[in-house]
Formats: sequence, C-alpha cells, structure tokens
Amino acid sequence: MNKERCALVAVCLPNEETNDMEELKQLVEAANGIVISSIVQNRQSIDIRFYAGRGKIKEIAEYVETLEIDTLVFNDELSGSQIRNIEEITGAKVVDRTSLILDIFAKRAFTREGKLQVELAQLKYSLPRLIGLNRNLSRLAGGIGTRGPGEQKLELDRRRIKAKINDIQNELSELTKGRETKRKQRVRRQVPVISIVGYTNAGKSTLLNTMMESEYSNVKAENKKVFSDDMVFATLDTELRKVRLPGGRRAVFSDTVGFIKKLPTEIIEAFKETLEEIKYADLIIHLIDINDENVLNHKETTTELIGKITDRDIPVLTVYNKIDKAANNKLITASTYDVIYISAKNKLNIDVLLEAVDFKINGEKHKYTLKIPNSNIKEYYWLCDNRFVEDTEFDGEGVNFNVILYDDEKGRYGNYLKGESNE
Ligand SMILES: Nc1nc2c(ncn2[C@@H]2O[C@H](COP(=O)(O)OP(=O)(O)OP(=O)(O)O)[C@@H](O)[C@H]2O)c(=O)[nH]1
Ligand SMILES: [Mg+2]
Repeated sequence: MNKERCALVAVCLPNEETNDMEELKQLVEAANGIVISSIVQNRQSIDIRFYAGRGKIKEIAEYVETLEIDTLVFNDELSGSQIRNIEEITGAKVVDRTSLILDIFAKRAFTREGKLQVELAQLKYSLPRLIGLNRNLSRLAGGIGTRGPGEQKLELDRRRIKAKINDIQNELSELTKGRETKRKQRVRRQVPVISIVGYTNAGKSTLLNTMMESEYSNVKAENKKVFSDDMVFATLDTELRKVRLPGGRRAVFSDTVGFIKKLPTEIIEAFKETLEEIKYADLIIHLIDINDENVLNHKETTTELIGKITDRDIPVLTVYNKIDKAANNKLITASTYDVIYISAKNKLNIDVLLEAVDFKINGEKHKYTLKIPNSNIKEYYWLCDNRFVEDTEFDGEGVNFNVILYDDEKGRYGNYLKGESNE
C-alpha cells in the first residue's frame, strides 16, 4: 500500500516552549505515513471552529492541492466539529494527535487485553466526535486514524458504541481478576515490585533485559526477553520479570507502556489496569534518555503522568540512560543513590543501579563469616539458594563460609556469627 502523504499542523501558543514537530513526525512514521510538510501557526489561543483559524486553514487547503496531501495531522486533540470544518475547507482527511496515537496503539496491540484496551480507548474517543468521524470514514476508509486493533472496522453508531464499551469493560474486569490474584500472591510472599517508568523509547525494555542478565540473576533464556525496538510505543503490555539483587533477595521489575506528551486521557483511562502495576510499586525507576533534546520536558511529562496514576508517595529513583551516546563522559562516575547514569544497551553501571535498588528496598547489608553446625545444615543450604555464599569449608563439625546478609536478618544468624568480613 502506498504511504499516506501527510502534512503536520500545530498551533504554538505564547506560553509554549516547543511544539515538538519532530515527535509528531515520528508518530506519523510509526503509523506508516510519510511527512511531506510541516506547518506551525503562532496564535494567542486555539480557534474553536478551525483550530488554527479559518485563514490559515484556507492557506493549508492550497498546500493540500499542490503537494497532493492525503492527510492533515494535528498536534492537538480536535473536536468533532473542528474535524468536520477543516475537512470541508481542505478536502483532506483530518487526523488529530489522539487518534494518531490510538492508531499506533491499535497496530501494536497483540494480547487480548491490549487489544481490548485500545478498542475501548478508540470507542471513547469516537463517541463525542461521531459527526466529524462519520464523514471522514465514509470518504477515506482505512489508513491513519481509522484502524482498529486487529484491523476490524471502527463502529460508528452511538448506541452500539455504548453497548460495546460496556462489553469490553466487563471482559477487561474479568481479565483483571487474574492479575489481581497474582499481585496478592506477590504481596503474601513479600516480593517487592519495582516499576520502570519513562517516556517512550527511553530504553525501559532494554533495561529490563539487561538486568535479567546481570551477574546476580544470570538469566540466559532468550525467551524471557521482552520486546524492545527503536520505535515509539514498542511496549504496550505490562511485562513482569524476576531479578536478583546484589544481596541475593529477589524483586519483580515491571516494564510498561511508555509515556508521551499529551498522552490521550482515553488511553490512560483504558490502560488503567495495565498501569496498575505502577500504583502498587514499592519503588519507581524513572528512566530518561539523557540525549533527548527535550529532556526536562519529558521528565516533567512522566512525573505528571505518574501523579495521575497514583496519589501514593512512591519513592523514585531517577536514572539517566544512553550515556554511551552522551558527550559528557564524566557522567559514568557521577551516580549517587538517587540519581544514576547508565547505559542499558552497553551494560554500563547496571551494578550501581541494582545496588541502589537493593539499598532502597532492603536497606544496608554486610558480608559476614558464619559457622553453621551440621545439625542445622539446612540453614546453610537455604542461604546458598537465597543469598550469595562464598569460601565454603566443611570441617567435620559444620560448615564455615562468607555470606552477605541484610541488616534486618543479621539477628537470625547471631549464634553462627564468627565476625564481619572486612571486604
Ligand atoms: N545508544 C543506546 N541506545 C539504547 C540504550 N538503551 C536502549 N537503547 C535503544 O533505544 C531504543 C528504544 O529502546 P526500548 O528498550 O525499546 O525503549 P522503551 O523505553 O521500552 O520504549 P517503548 O516501549 O516504546 O516505550 C532501542 O533501539 C534500544 O536499542 C543505551 O543505553 N544506549
Ligand atoms: Mg518498551
């Protein structure tokens, strides 16, 4: 199929620093479009009827003609009447930022839950915009802004949409029950959960894969890897993986859908369940691509969205990724327990990150020399499986070894303690 020829349109308001046309371009490309031209209009406010103002839209209509534009992509969410008004003047298909993002989500959703969530978000988006969308669908079926998950046709009848929304919500809450049970099991077994959160393409999935392969976890199995790629919204579902921390305790890390500026509220609503994992996290790793031009802006977006998902005060570890590409190579030694610089891809400072996580979750730990008598040898084997044991020597009466223990469990081994190792 020929790629849809798109022109980007944004309004820049007086208090806006940037309107991120580069990001919008990436989104269009992720939806299989090609960007032919990009138009930014400075305005005091958004025009209620024509978004960029009638005059500007008339001017855009000329570009549509001369540049053979199929689709106009707007950097904000539009109302149904704005969509209709702009289509009438320009003759092009009109797609707004929200339906563009929903379209990419529709393409990327693979699991039953993911597909249902995307469809729910699309239906909720279309409900107040039926007039605008009806026209656009009848004239140009298929393509950006009209794809449903699994390529089914989008429903455009109000009553049927409402019924469908109901059905999907019911099915989703059934699916959620399984997740809920698993979460309760984790709480019972006291396995802490750490959520990796950040702007799309920051490297969250890469980080999860790298952590699984760290010297502590040493998981080699390829099939445990999560999907990562250089594209926006590579991840839509929440993936959970067990990782061992440097003291030996285990933790579950969750990797989830990436954030983006002006992430449609329909998406946040529909992905509530997927994003739940963040709500119950013991710690959040806020991952940021240090080379991003809009790093401050992206950081703010993520912090704001975390605030929308949970009102609990969850501790946050700020982690800057991709330092292999950064100009300032001093960063590698600049980490503290609160701000850490890593390269997930090149495996730089992953040990520093895991140490910080271990400290935040489990507190201090030290290395001790223990002697456990033969009568209690089971305790030694338990430590072999669950902590890091070294320099084991059997001497007839029992076993001597070095082991790292967390401060909160030191008391349990008091009788066996021969001393604190100096290492
Ligand atoms: N140079 C460099 N590239 C990296 C690093 N970490 C990840 N990447 C690349 O960045 C791209 C995005 O990585 P992902 O792990 O898919 O990012 P994500 O945050 O999971 O993205 P979404 O799931 O789309 O939100 C991939 O091409 C990775 O190879 C890094 O440390 N250095
Ligand atoms: Mg990902």
